[in-house]
Amino acid sequence: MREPTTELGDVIPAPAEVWPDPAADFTVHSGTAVRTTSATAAVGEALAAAIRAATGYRIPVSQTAGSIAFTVGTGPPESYTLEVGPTEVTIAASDAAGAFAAVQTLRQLLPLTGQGDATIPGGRIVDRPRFGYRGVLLDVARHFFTSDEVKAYIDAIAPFKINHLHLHLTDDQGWRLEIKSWPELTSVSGGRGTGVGGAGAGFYTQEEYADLVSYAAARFVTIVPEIDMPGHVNAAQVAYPELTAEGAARPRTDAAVGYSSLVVGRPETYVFVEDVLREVAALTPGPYLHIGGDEADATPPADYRTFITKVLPLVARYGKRPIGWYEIAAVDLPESAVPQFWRIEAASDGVARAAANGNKVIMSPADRVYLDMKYDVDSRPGLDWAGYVEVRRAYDWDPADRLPGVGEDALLGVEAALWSETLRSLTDVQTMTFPRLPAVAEVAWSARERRD
Ligand code: TNX
Repeated sequence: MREPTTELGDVIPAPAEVWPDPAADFTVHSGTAVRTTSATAAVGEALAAAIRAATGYRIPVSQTAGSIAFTVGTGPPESYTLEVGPTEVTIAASDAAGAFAAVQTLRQLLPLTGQGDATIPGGRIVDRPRFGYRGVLLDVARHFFTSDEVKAYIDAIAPFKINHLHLHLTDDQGWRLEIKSWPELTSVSGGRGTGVGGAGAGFYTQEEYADLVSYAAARFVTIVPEIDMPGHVNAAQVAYPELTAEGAARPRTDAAVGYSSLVVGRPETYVFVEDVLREVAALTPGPYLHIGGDEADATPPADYRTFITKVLPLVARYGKRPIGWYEIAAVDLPESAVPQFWRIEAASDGVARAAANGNKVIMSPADRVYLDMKYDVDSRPGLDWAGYVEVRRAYDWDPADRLPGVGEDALLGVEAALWSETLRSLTDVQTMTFPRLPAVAEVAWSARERRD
């Protein structure tokens, strides 16, 4: 028999309550089985797969018998109680998402791989998230990542209870999602020579995107698609010059920001915007659609407000809840709209006003959770405009203290961001993501008093 390789509390993000009982260790043996429920059938299979990898045993799954057993039906969303005793492990979850969260906890208490009996440390964990929205942004516009690479990323983030993947699908350097009513977006701006330095070609067909969405959903990750506008649109304008004021745009693969803008006063602009939003909404079962709105330096402020005011209701028309970078708080937001704060400044009048009006906010301060920032002076790759972001900086802050007027109740959650101007490969992505993303995951999931 192997000793437990972990203690009950050795879980990231830290669970709400941990009550170890060293007399109650559970040993997985060759006859161990998983008993699941109809609501948690797939989650039960996922747990069995993890236990198989840890032991080499068969670990059958059924809804009738098994010493590792799921129940569902009580508690706040995504919550669970995990009880490890000498003869039984029980997972009492609120819902399938809570059962999935419990499995992520259990996976961390088991060896990743191995042969023979494995021991799960005894005791009880009672766990629930602090925030319902725990996200990470992956920029697939500046450098494209294939759907297999994005799936690998989903596999890497889900164990830390990250439940939203925000895909930054469009920017000046490339357009990465097929739009059937505007096919040249990807045939012209999704292919060779796009991306920063021309080194990040590619796009998702609608079928590939739908497949990604369901792959993510099976891991309790909601895809949040972003179509960035009215700025960051050079790639769209290269494909469709009629979207420019001048009638022409040239492809650009440098990393500059703030130079492109849709033409706010022209009705055709909104035909384009509505077509895109309609198709993206139809492909996206999740509740959110991100409209960007950042760094629109080439859009006069009055035009910017006109544009955002027109576009927010279009998102609602197609059944989605709009998220936008904090700049959208320059207009009176409908209550469903979610501003996402990304700056390094200590205050934001716009976001505070939105919070006072009842809007929920996503916290993504660049000096804490921008995973594209270098760790330190020696880091490669990475940027440094928001300073270096060591693991401690990513961890040692609190989202409810970040902006005056934007407290706990105003927060939808926390999102880290991995922009890809300097990234070239999945290895780069992993280098920047780990170990900082688990730190941010704990900021987003764990109760404040559970962090140290
Ligand atoms: C700012 S954060 C941007 C992005 C860049 C990023 C680089 C935000 C909403 N806009 O366009 O990729 O900085 O760190």
